[in-house]
Amino acid sequence: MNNSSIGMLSLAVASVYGTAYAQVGKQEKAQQLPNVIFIYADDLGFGDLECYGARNVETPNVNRLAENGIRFTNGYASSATSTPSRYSMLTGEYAWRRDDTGIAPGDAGMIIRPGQYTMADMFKSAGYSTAAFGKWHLGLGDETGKQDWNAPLPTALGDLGFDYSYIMAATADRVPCVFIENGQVANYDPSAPIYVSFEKNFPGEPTGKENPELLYNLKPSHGHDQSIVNGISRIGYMKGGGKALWKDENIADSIVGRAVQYLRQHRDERFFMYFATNDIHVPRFPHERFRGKNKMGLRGEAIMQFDWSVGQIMQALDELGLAENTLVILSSDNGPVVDDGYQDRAVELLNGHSPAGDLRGGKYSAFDGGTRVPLIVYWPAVIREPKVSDALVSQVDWLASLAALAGARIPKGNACDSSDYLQSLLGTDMVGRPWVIGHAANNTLSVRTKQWKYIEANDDSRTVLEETNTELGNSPMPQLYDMTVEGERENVAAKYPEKVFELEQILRQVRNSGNNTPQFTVQ
Ligand code: NG6
Ligand code: CA
Repeated sequence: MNNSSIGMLSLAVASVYGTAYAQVGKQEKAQQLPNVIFIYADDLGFGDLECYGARNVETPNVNRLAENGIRFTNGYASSATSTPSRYSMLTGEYAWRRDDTGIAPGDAGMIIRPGQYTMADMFKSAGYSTAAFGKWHLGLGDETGKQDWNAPLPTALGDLGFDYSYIMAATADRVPCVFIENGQVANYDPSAPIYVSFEKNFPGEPTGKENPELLYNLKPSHGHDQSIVNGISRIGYMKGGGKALWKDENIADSIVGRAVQYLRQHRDERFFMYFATNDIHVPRFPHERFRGKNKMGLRGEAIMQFDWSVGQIMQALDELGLAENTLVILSSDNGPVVDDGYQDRAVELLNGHSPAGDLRGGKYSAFDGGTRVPLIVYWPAVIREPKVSDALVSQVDWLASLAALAGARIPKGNACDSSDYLQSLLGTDMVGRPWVIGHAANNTLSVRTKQWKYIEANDDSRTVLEETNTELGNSPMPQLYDMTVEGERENVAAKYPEKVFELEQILRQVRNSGNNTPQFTVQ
């Protein structure tokens, strides 16, 4: 396509999705629908990218998206850990409505059940090809602990609307340490059958606890002392795998490689790609080409590797002539953590870098550091005027917002917590939600409005999670913070009891109704 025809396409698409969107006919919309890519980082904090003020690390590829798209300062993940956050994002239903959506072990059965409606189902119904790459962490197969990893799994992402998937079952710090392609171990090695247990070790297999001399790549700082794969001990026990076992230093390359291959193969179709990186979760062990390149050590190098992954995807889109009409949404599943269980010197080498920016708390926490994350929306054909947006937005709304974009109808009773905030995501509405609900690792809920943050009272006596040195935001009393003054520093609940009451009411309503359609006016 030459430049002038790209220009024409942009104009046409921009007018379709711009202010005149509502008046445009269905057929015309369908012709101009964009490809959609989620670039979903793991544990990337509000302050971890250069365009969000990060020190000590350059992120040129992400910067380019931010400079040409909408960069949000009030974008929220639904939860402060991975499994519930991803669950809410992919189903449009708050994970805390179910009690089995906490951090999943590596042998968890598939948490989103085949009958449930997902983001991938939505895109499929609108005629998209759908694919998932990278970190999954939402379980596989029918029953926890009962999977046979040596055969096709009875239930996998194909049952959730994904036409193609190349994923890690859980996290890099949990067994099984193999990629799963369309529900089967990729590169399966019949000479090394795979056994997995989160209860007991397999006779004769070394562990990090008993054989620290075998930990030639990374040693644990807390937990993570069970099976050893690639000189790194993990959570859970595993035997076998042979040539299917991943090497941590190649994980980003594998995921990116498959994703780029998918883009090439699907360049002539409309596609939805869920691209979920392993970076910057522990164990941080990026490829050799990033080693020694950042003064923050492995954590900084993992951020560089994340940025490289973004660059590879964008370069492929450019080369395939797809960049103009592809909507890219870049975000993170939860806030940052520095020492999350390995001796990677992340704490010692921060060198003044602040992973959560000026937010209090981090991953696991009820404070904003747990759930307020980077969010960048990029779509050259439609976003003609780059902006920084303070609109209050939540990942739980992506499903309904993108359904509105794709013209998909969500079947009644599904995605009940998801509302259409497409105009906020595209930067034409600068207000967003009246409130956002946050969910901490200990199930404490919070309500953030433009001005206020309310954290419900809880009986968790820990103020700090010691292993990770994270302020958790727990209190036996309700907390209220004025976000316009100094973030979550001074609890003013006693000063504004009527505001506490009002925000409690919102929480009660959302909790009880199972339907979060905004009905309150709050400031
Ligand atoms: C914790 C792990 C942590 C990380 C987290 C899940 C220990 C001591 N800590 O239990 O390392 O894996 O679970 O992270 O095991 S998440 O981003 O996938 O939610
Ligand atoms: Ca995470």
